[in-house]
Order: sequence, then structure tokens, then C-alpha cells
Amino acid sequence: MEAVERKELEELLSSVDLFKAREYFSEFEKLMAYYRCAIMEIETKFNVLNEEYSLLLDRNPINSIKSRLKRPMSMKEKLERRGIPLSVDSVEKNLNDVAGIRVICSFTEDVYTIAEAFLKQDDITLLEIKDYIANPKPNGYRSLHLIVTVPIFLAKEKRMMKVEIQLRTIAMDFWASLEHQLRYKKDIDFTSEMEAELLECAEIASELDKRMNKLRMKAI
Ligand code: 0O2
Repeated sequence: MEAVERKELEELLSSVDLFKAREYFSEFEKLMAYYRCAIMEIETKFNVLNEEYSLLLDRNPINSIKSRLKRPMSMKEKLERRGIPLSVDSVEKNLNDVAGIRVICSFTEDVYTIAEAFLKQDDITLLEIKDYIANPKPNGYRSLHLIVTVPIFLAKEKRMMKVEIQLRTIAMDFWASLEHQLRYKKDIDFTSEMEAELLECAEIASELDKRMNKLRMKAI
């Protein structure tokens, strides 16, 4: 656990009974360790697919993979927003994105090829799919979102863990990363002109994906 996360968690627990707090803390740490294991399992699956497809295609369909555990404060905010009581059990039951993996692909077609091959694996169960590439969000956000369960094998048990996977192209990731930075920068007033410009940028990024794909087709 990183120092900032530990500090936030300690802050969260400072208001409750100390004995209980210690108990919650160790339960929470255990759950986070399970999520880290799930991230390792899923990352390996995408790395394996990238190896195989790079032989087939003579190029890497996956450009990079990033992963993160949701910060304790974000978990608390999300549960509170939905009016769900804060507990270790409710984190596991109600949050789908505690473990998050982002798979950045070279071309739009790669997103679907990799997602399809991944979802065919018999230990993966698809809980939810949101195709924001076929149906972009009104602000221009594009990505393919999957919520899946993956088993992790512990010393004495097998546990099914939920993981959120976001697959997108380099251009989609460029837009989403910068949009996220701008949106969450506290000293920036997000005006409707900025919204409109961001939407235009998302369309330019999408056009770039299409043109790069055309070039790829010519190069085959
Ligand atoms: P963070 O910090 O990335 O974790 P749900 O999570 O299912 O309860 P929702 O809104 O239905 O809520 O989920 P959705 O639409 O699948 O989006 C979840 C995540 O997708 C977000 O997580 C972002 O990572 C990403 N995302 C969705 N919309 C946008 C967008 O407009 N811009 C950017 N940059 N990212 C987006 P979090 O928890 O919001 O943030």
C-alpha cells in the first residue's frame, strides 16, 4: 500500500473505535491483496495474448497495460454517493472497479480482437460490457469497458474477484488521460466552451484512429 493510501485509510478509520479499526484495517488489507492477485492474473492473460498475436500479426496489438487499485477515499466517496454503508464486505459486494486494468491497443480493431480472445477464456466470466467506442459518451469519451470475474487460487481457497477492464486505442487514451487531468484540476473552471472543445478533440482523435487504420490496411 502506498503512503498516500495508508494516510487516507488511517484518516478514514480515525473516527471509529480503535480496536474495531485495527480489525477492519487488517480485513481491508487482505481484500486489497486479493485484488492485487486478480490484477496479476488478468495482466498475465493480456501479456500472453499480446505475445501470441505479435507472432500472428508481426506487430504488437497491445501497446501498454496499466493497472491500479482504487484509492480508499474514492471507494468511500462512491459508496456514500450511492447511500451504501461503508464496510469491507460492501466494498467487495458493491464496487466493480476496485481493481482496474487499462489495456492500450494500437488500432481500434485490436481492441475488439483482444477483448474477444480474452472473454473466450473459460475462467473468465463477463458480468457487464459497455461499448463506449460504438456508442461514445456525450462528452466524446471512447473505450470498451468490461467487468469480469477471475479466480485467484489461495493456499486454502479459490476466490472469484471482480475486475474492471478498459480497452482503448492510444488516441482514445491520450484524450481520456488529458480530459481526466483537466476535469479534476481543482483550480480550473470547466466551461461549456471547454466541453465543446474537448468533444471536438475527441472527434479529431477518432478521425486519427480511422486514418491510421487506413494506412495499416495499405501496408498489409
Ligand atoms: P477512475 O479514477 O478512473 O477510477 P461505475 O464505475 O460503473 O459505478 P459508471 O459511470 O457507470 O460508474 O462507469 P463507467 O461509465 O463504466 O466509467 C467508469 C470509469 O471509466 C471511470 O472511473 C473512468 O476511469 C472511465 N471514464 C468514464 N467516463 C469517462 C470520461 O468521460 N472521461 C474519462 N477521462 N474517463 C471516463 P472513475 O471511477 O470515474 O475514475
